[in-house]
Amino acid sequence: SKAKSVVKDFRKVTSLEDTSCVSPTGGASKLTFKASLTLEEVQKENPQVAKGRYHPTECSALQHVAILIPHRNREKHLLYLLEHLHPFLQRQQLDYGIYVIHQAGSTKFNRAKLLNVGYLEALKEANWDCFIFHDVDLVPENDFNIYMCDRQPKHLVVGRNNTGYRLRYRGYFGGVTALTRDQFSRVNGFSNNYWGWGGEDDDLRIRVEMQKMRVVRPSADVARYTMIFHKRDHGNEENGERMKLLRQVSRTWKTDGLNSCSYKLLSVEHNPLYVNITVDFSMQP
Ligand code: UD2
Ligand code: MN
Repeated sequence: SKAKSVVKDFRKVTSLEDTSCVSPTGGASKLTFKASLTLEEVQKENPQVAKGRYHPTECSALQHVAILIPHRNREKHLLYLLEHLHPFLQRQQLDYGIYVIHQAGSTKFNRAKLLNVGYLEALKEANWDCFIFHDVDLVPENDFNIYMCDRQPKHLVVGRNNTGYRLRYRGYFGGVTALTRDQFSRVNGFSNNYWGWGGEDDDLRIRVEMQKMRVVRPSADVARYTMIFHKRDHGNEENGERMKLLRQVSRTWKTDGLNSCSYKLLSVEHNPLYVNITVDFSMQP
């Protein structure tokens, strides 16, 4: 049964003890997004969450999981994601924290660099085992899509509503991915050089494969997301350099990544439902 295979997934991650948290109880859920939703309402629904963090009290969680969300000018999407993600992660009995990494100003958006910043800053405040790199507009539809890391880098999006729930292409690694602290540091994180839309997810996949790791995915009936409708943002125009950059990964990955990620940290705010990290990339080359 589905529940059995979920427990098996948990066991694969680590050997379970009697006091370990085991599994979620639900399955698929129907998602709705209310236009009038406010942050106050979501806060009221989640009194157990403090400074973006939660841990189960009745059992000990198997991993400490940091959710990293790159963000600029998508407040409504962030609200919907927080509304759904907090209860979802709690049903999975995870010890987790949510970080939103906000790019200040109007220079070209850089999703990958924001996620590098999230990793580096989150590790300054807690000893996270696992990182989930998460688009702001993707809401998981099924509780059996476990937000924990595996022995191999994990891609959690097989399908989404607006692409017929099918894998877009072999090697697709976008949207939501889970890497352990060690897996991410082994590939030197993301490249910092992808400005604008596209390519940074393929770059990370190439890094993973170069380290002889293999991308794993949950089954297609579980790894399903609803993407909240949006158009391409201003400041995130398609990156015309991406094919060129993708051809160079084997030469550049060692010096372009976590070890070269420079940024100006403007603020770290501990809101009730998430930690907000604001960075400025405008002085970067
Ligand atoms: C796809 C990938 C995404 C990324 C992107 C190319 C999926 C489901 N997602 O998303 O992971 O690889 O292509 O770069 O395949 N964002 C903001 N503000 C902005 C622009 C972007 O917050 O102004 C963030 C936000 O978290 C968003 C993410 O960046 O979800 C990706 O941008 P997108 O949603 O515009 O791109 P999309 O849907 O094509
Ligand atoms: Mn999107």
